[in-house]
Amino acid sequence: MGSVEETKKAHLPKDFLWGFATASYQIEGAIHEDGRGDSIWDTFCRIPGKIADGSSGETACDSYHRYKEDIALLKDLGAKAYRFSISWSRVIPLGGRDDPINEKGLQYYESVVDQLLANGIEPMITLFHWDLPQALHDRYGGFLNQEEYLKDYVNFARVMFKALGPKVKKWITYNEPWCTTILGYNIGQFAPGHTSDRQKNPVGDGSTDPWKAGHNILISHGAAVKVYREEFKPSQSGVIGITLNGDWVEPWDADDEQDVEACERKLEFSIAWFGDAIYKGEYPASMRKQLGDRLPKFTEEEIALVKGSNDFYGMNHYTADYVKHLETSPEPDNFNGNLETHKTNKQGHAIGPETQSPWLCPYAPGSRKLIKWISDRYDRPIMYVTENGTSLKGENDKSTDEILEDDFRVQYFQDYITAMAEAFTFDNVDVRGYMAWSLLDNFEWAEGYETRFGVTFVDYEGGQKRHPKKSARAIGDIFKILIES
Ligand code: GBH
Repeated sequence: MGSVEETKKAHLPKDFLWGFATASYQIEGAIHEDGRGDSIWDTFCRIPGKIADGSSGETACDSYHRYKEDIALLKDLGAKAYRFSISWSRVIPLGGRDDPINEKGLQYYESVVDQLLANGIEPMITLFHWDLPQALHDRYGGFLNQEEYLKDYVNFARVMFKALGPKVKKWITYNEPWCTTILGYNIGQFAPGHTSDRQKNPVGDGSTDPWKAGHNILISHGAAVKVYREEFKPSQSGVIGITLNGDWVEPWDADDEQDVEACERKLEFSIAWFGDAIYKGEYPASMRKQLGDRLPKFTEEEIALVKGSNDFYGMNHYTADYVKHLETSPEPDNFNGNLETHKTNKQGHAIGPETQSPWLCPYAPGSRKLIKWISDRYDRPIMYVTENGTSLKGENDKSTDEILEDDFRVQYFQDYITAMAEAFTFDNVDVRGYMAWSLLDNFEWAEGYETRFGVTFVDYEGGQKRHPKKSARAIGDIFKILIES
């Protein structure tokens, strides 16, 4: 946190856009309905042992049928915006540029957009939040096949710009490519579950595949942005960017210069991998040094597509780590800059309290520092915080009444939103919006339904009823105070 004085003076601009975020596979359900095709998450969930509670997105929050209820809730909470994502395989069931478009799938998203606008809520659409059509994975290996994938992604993007662009003014090409690539092609914890670890999967090379997939995703992002800018932006006048995840870092031993350096390396391997490509047209030197030729090189043509391809920077942020350098030389599969992350430092001090998510320990000052780090590195881009939120330790084991009193989450939002306002007020950053993760408890990927991130309790067994928690209303109150009147 800033000083008491700073906290008191922190504010946000009048037109600041705030709201809530979700993602298609995590909330929609209806996976077999109205012609939707499988995504890699449908098939991944069917493999025993991949999802903590053996669940899947089959029903999720049933938002495919309950979107009107969800939007009424958004309105009730005072949200100005709603960030949601498109299930590619609902719109193009087989995914490819020569495959049929599913009108019913497209209609669903048109209805969502119309319903939002009718309620005065601005839609912010993520084209891709991890649910690649399974058919594209089977056909040519998905992200790993640059030529095919690029054309299919651009086709999908064009279909969406054409259908919804007259009404939608904020587009996000990808949510967190780090997760798709590292978790999907190195650790194997996310679909498609590729990894070098033969105990987990017979296929995958974690030392090369994530870097190839990341490169191809970046190029397809750039190509989709080019299409938007050339074919749609002139008449639709919206903005488009990518959303990157990133945790803040502090040295494990503040007196150890090598831990301090390792912190910078960690930020470069997780954030600047994509950020430098987009804002500077190159990969960070630290990555080139460690990965050598395993990190693809940009051709001139590719740089032309990728460099300068963000109208805004979408920032997903949740937590922080202590970073300890390693003395040994990097393993081929190392993806983080040859270091360890810890939740306690050398003195045994914890970076933040525990939550239900082992990776998440709230440390709000890190959020102000990270916003500034990104802003400084990329010359003050327009920024939107596109996700921020927390789980609660043991929340799922509590009674409904107890769950609704989520004071820990209220505090989290209070601290993080204030930290963002401090960055706006004192650090010369251009942050223009904030979407809390998440509107609803939902399918938390490999953690299934045991971990809840919603400001709204979803009673999965009790007819999917939505019960706003204390935090749902607290967010509006926090913004009311911070936004200049
Ligand atoms: C977001 O990612 C996602 O966009 C969203 O869909 C999700 O529901 C939300 O977080 C809550 O998890 O297990 O140690 O390998 C946040 C960034 C980065 C957080 C990867 C989890 C896994 C760390 N994520 N991280 S580990």
